[in-house]
Formats: sequence, C-alpha cells, structure tokens
Amino acid sequence: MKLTGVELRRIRMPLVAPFRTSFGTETSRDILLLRAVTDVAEGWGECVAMADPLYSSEYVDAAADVLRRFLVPALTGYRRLDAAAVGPALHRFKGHRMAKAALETAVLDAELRAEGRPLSRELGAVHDRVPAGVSVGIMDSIGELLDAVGGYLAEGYLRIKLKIQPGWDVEPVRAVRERFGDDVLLQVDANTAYTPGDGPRLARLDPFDLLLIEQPLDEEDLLGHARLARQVRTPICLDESITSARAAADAITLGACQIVNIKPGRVGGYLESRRIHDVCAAHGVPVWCGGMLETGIGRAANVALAALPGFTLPGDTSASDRYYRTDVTAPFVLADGHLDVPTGPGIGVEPLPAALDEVTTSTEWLTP
Ligand code: OSB
Ligand code: MG
Repeated sequence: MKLTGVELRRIRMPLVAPFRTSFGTETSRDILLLRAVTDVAEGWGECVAMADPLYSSEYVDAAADVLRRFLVPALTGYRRLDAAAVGPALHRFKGHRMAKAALETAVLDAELRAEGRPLSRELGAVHDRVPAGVSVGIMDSIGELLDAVGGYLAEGYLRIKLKIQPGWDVEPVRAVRERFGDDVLLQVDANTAYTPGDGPRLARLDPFDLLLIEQPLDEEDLLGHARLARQVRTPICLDESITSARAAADAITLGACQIVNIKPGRVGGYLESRRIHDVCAAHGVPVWCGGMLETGIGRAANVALAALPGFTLPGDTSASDRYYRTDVTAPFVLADGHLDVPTGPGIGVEPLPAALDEVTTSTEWLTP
C-alpha cells in the first residue's frame, strides 16, 4: 500500500451538556480527523487530543502541527506501507502519542478496508456487542447529579463513573448509593486531583464498594499510587499514567494499579492497546476501554477494541447521544445496555458527508 496523502479535517462539535472534570469544563469539542488516502483505499482516524493540554501534554493544534511537520512526512518513500510499519517509522519522534495514534489508525483503516477485514477481527475480538458505561461529570449540586445518574440508569447504562475531586467525592458517592442502591456498578475518576497525603481521605470511599478509583494522583507518581494502594481497599485503576505496554508492565509490577483503563489515543494506537491488553491479561489484570468524548469515528474503533477478551469491565463507550445531538456517522445506540461492534471492513463506519461538512471548520491536504 502506498500513501498518497492525508487530509486533516477540523470539526467543531457542541456537547449536549457541559462535561466537567477536575481539570476543566468542556462545552464543545474541537476535533481533528484524519483521512488517509492510499493507492488501494481510504481510511479514517480521530485524534483525541483536546483543545488545551489539561488532560495530558497534547493539544489539538500541536497534534496538527506535529502531523504536518514530522509524522506524515516520515511516511514518505514507503512503497509497501502498512499499519504495522507506522509505529516504527514514527518511533524517533518523542511523545505525541495521540497524533501518532490517529495516523496509525487511518492507515490501518485503509489497509483493512482494502482487504475487506473488520478491525474487531484484526484485533482479536471475541464479542459482537460490548457493555456500556457512562462517565458523569462534576455537577453544581447533588440533586443535579442524581437526576443525571437516574437518567442514564433509566436508559440502560450498565455502569456509572463519577468524576471526583477534593470536595466532590464522598458526598456524591454516598448520595448515588443511597438513591440507587448497592447493586449499581459504580466507580470514580479523579484525573490526578489528589496528593500523596490524601490516602485517609480516599479510604473514606471504601465503605461504598466501588469497582475502582481511577487515577487519583499525578500521572508520573507510580510509587505514590503503589503506596496509596496499601492505604485503600478500593482497587486503583490507572488512566493518564499508562502511556505504553511498558508503562503498564511497570505499574503492575510496582503494585501501582490493580486495573487498567486503555485509551488508544493515550498509548499511541490500537496496536499498542492490544499489547497492553495482552500484558494485563498475562498478569491477571482486568482492563476496560476509556473514552475521550469521541465522535462515531473514534467510537467505532474503541468498541472493536472493547470486544477483546480481557475487557471484563464495562467501558466509557457510551452511545452517541450521550455526547452529541448529531454525530458525524450513523449514531451508536444503546441496546439493552450494550453497543454493537461494527462488522464492516476497517473501523466499520464512515462519516456522513453532509453531517461532516456541517461541522467542518477547516481542511488541509498533506502529501508525504
Ligand atoms: O479521564 O477518562 C477520562 C473525557 C475526557 C478526558 C478524560 C476522560 C474523559 C472521560 C469521558 O471520563 C469518557 C467518555 O465518555 O468518552
Ligand atoms: Mg480517566
């Protein structure tokens, strides 16, 4: 396969409701989509970098810049390019995993479409639908939170994740347990908002039987998470800290986590995600698929990944309407608390041209 060029397309997608985390509030997403054009097929990739470097060091303008100046040009001259060659070709450029993931995914989608093979099969999926959880942002009041959680449970979501930060942790968790009972699968995500001295405070969540506490401490603080894991009964799950299969192996060996959130953008793509899945499986560590408020493009690939056997917990793979009034693909809908794994070639979905044009803010054509 030979890469002819890559289109960078920026879209603006208003969220159906503001999404507040310990690092900020999103009301609308500024998203970079990639379309890889090759001699045999075209493929799509969604870059999950956010507008500001608050979740990680990456941000969408930087992703576009590094793709334009370094990553796409590095694929020049490959007469027989395939997705497996993309990682090695980009390896000498440090970091920028979200940008690399988007490029690798677009190439992988083109390759699989040309061969008529679905991404789910390529990755080793064993399910044709995946259980859906939902990530619920920080709210202005407990009443508002209970209304939101009640709505999601009524829709059929099988697991609730509450965003927490100091001052919004024990009370919201207690309120959700009191209102909706002990059977609800419930977990929390701090996005690094706590400090190593917060062990006793986080141990106050133990009585609520949470599935996990996600990323309480700084992303670089593996030792701190290992110490914290000895102070709390609730399992620790890492998100921001897990940037590669090696990081996952290190964190598990150190005792810094008992569960891993796999986000393909954060780790450089779906091929590295599968390696993390395999490392975790070898250690008996459950994994689940995280999300970055993706459109249907990124969601399709995440759902394929979430169908691998080690994904034993429901992911942040919610239906399209949890995020956007109109998606750029046919919407993912919740059926009996699950999303169907796409069965078509590649990622199995395509942007709807009119819907895509409606939200496009700019396009740029890059030749390698
Ligand atoms: O930490 O998992 C996170 C959204 C944006 C950035 C970071 C995170 C999230 C979510 C939402 O929790 C996941 C989703 O529904 O896509
Ligand atoms: Mg998280």
